[in-house]
Parts: sequence; structure tokens; C-alpha cells
Amino acid sequence: MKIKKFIAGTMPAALAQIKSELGDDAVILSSETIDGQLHLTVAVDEAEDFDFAADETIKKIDTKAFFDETSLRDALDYHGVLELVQYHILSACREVNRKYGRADDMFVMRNALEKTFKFKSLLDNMTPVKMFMGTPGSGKSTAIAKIATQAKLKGIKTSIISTDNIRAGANKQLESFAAILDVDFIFYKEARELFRYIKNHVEEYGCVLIDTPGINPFIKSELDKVAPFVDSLKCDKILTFDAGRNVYEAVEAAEIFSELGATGLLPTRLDLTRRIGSILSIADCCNMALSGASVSASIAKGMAEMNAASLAKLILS
Ligand SMILES: Nc1nc2c(ncn2[C@@H]2O[C@H](COP(=O)(O)OP(=O)(O)OP(=O)(O)O)[C@@H](O)[C@H]2O)c(=O)[nH]1
Ligand SMILES: [Mg+2]
Repeated sequence: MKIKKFIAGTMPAALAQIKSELGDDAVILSSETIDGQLHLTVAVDEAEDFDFAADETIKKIDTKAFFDETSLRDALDYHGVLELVQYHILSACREVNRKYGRADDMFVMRNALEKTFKFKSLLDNMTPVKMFMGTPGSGKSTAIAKIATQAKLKGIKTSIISTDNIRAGANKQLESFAAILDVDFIFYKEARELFRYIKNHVEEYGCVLIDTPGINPFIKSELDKVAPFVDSLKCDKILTFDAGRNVYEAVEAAEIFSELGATGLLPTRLDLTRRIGSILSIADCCNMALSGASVSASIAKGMAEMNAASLAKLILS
């Protein structure tokens, strides 16, 4: 219904105006005279008015489009995924269901994870230089040794660089791994030395793995030990973290590493972990790409690929 006001000197003049503007169906709702002028309020039905009785205006809802998300929600709950992250994943699940008309949990979850998270291979030759950071004992050196082993097996020329001058023996450990694998090992104490080396030698390698000292992200002076190395290079910066950590603790610490420059995530000790809520929560909250996961203390094996399918399996099994 359209309502309009008209002002005219006389009633015939007003009616002529109403008829020409609104047609014959217009109805006068009220009229009054103010200062010798006629003020009319007029209404007319519009063709596009919503009509509850008209069949074509009521969109039929396809009940097949609905699916029961209870089991998916329960699985995310079991894993201790933060509520906000659950919301993102479940909303992607509903989108997948609508798009493909499929309601089976594994299909929906896998495609929803594909939409929600970023995945990046650890041996991606587009970005051969990778720097690892994390709390002490989070598995940086072990992850580097594992990736170097995989690279070696694929015939990718690899170099391991340590910048860890904090923990006694840290370099000895990596150096002996490098010797066993017969890959180059270098130690740099200063960020500018690291920068110079990478600038001059990066093209010789298909994979350059940089270790950094383990730090407590809640202490500024510790962050300052790693920040110069992080800032000196444009490369993939990957956070290693123990997947079994409490989700709130893990996200809070990861946010600080994210501010420091971490863009990738490599969870460790997945073999000792049943709930992966912190992995999903960090990746979503800190917008980090999932790069792989350490699933054993053994160097020779135990670096699993992280993709939507493997993650969906972990969530639903
Ligand atoms: N079970 C299991 N143990 C792991 C895994 N990754 C690392 N570890 C063990 O965790 C311990 C610490 O690993 P490191 O690789 O030395 O950790 P880091 O981050 O280099 O430690 P710092 O250099 O001291 O900061 C070692 O005993 C590893 O064998 C894993 O995926 N599973
Ligand atoms: Mg180490």
C-alpha cells in the first residue's frame, strides 16, 4: 500500500490530481482544510504488495536441505574447539550441505575444513626458506630434522641453519643430524649474518630450515631474542607447539607468536594427544596455515601431512 498527501485549493482540483497520479483505485483516507487549502491523505494498493494468500510469494523450503549437525557439534565439543571457531566450522558445514546437497559427516566436515583453513606443504618449493619458532621444547629441532630427512629422500638440496645460541647443546644436536643426513649446517648468531647468507645462497637450495631459540612469549626480553631474525627475512615462519596444550593457553601464546610474524602452524606430539581443539582454534584465531604435524619422537618417520581430509578424520574418528 502506498500512502501519499495531496494539497489543493478545491476538491475537484484535488481529485483530478489524485486520479492522474494514482489512478482510479486511490482511496481518500482523510481530508482537512488548513489555511484555506485542502489537505488529503490518499492510499492506493501496489501491484507488488506482499500477499500472504498468493502461492507464488511463499518460497517453498526444501526440507532435504536441512541436515542434523548435532554429531559434528559434539565432535568439535569433544576436541575442545573454542566456541567462535566451532561457529565458523559449523557455518561452513551448512554452506557445504546447501551447495552439494550432501549430509554425510565426513564429506561435509572435509569440505568445511577446506573452506575454513589454509594448508601449506612443508616442502613447498615456492617458499623454500622456513623459519621455526616456539616455546622451549615445543619440537622445533625435531621437526627440522624430520623435514630435512623428507627433503633428502626427495632429492631436495637442503641446508639447516641454527640461530639458537641460548640452549647449551642445541647446535650440537642439529649439527649431528645434519652430518648424518649429509646436509649443510650453519650457525648464525646475528640476524644480519643470516640475512646476508640467505640473500647470497638461497638459490642453491630447494629447502632451507632455520631453527630459533625456544622462548617464553609472555616475556618481552625473550621475544626480543627472536624478533631480529624474524624481521631480517621474508620467508615462511612456522610456529611449533605441543598439540596437547590447554586451548586457551595455546591460543594466547600463539597470538603473540602471530604478532611476532608466525604465519604457519606445525603441531607436535600428536601421538600423545587425543583432542585437537587447540590446533583448530589457533589456526582459525591466528589465521595460520596448517603445514604438517609431528606424530612421533622418531626422526626417521612421523611428519604427517595436514590437509582437510586428515584433519576431518582426526575430528570425527
Ligand atoms: N612423542 C613425541 N615427542 C616429540 C615430538 N616432537 C618432539 N618430541 C620430543 O620433544 C622433545 C623436545 O623436542 P625438540 O625438538 O628438542 O624441541 P625444541 O623446540 O627444539 O626445544 P628447544 O630447542 O630446547 O627449545 C624431544 O625429546 C623430542 O624427542 C613428537 O611429535 N612426539
Ligand atoms: Mg631445539
